[in-house]
Amino acid sequence: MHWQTRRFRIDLSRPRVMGIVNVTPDSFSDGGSHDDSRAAIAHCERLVAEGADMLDIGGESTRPGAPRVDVDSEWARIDKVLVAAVTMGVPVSVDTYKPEVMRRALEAGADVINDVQALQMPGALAAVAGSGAGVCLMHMRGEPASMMDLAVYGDVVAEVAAFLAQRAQAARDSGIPADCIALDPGYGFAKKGEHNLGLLAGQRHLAQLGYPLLVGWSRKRTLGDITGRPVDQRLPASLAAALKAVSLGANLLRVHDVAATVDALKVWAAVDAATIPATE
Ligand code: HH2
Repeated sequence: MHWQTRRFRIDLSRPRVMGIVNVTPDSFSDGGSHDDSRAAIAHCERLVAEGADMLDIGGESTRPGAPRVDVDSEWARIDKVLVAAVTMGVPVSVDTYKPEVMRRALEAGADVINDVQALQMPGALAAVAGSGAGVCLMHMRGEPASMMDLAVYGDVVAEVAAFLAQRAQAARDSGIPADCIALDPGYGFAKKGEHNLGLLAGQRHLAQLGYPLLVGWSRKRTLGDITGRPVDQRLPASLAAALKAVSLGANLLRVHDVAATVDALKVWAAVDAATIPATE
């Protein structure tokens, strides 16, 4: 399997790591750490040096209850960072749900649009169609401010799968090629702990939709609820969730801790490549 993006055809015969670059003052785990362009560019360089297969740059937090940011403010946060990141030799994704930000990002050379609203905003499909960009279509309900009120499901796996299949079809109908599309269950978005875990347990069903599966478990609240750890102590929990997700069909891991995730995947790959010793 592969994921076609603007400049790069990403080979998914092994799991890939997408390094998170939040250029925001308020992201849930790293808000304010790199909210000026220079610090964010240095962070991009560090993630690439640590082995990130791609970068995901975001200028608006989507944590539960996060305030909205207008187009110009969001663009002002990410503009210089994006322009620098596209020279670093890896595909660069921009995390936005706003068509105007998508348009500017594609003009500036973004390879992928990562949309937590799955291109549902009026004009979003048109902003991407014809660009050759990859898209990540994520499941959520409502908006970050209100999404937790909508965390009510009968069969969470079936409902998320139906939504993702419908959004993939809408993207294809608008002219986005099938091999440019990746899907994401949206762990933590309009979902309580039980939904996140049920969705992970049933994730194979999502992988069977036939598109690359991108997942984001890194440092998320459900991991804190299980372990009792605050957000800065969730690396072991994040790695466990990431590896479980890979074992259940995930192709790309969206993570804050690139070096640790790359190490974990190296061990995974080494065991995968090993042969079972013959017994006498
Ligand atoms: N999670 C977050 C943001 N964007 N995009 C995709 N495709 N999948 C995810 O799971 C996902 C995402 C939330 O994490 P983070 O960027 O660290 O926080 P914030 O939204 O507060 O900036």
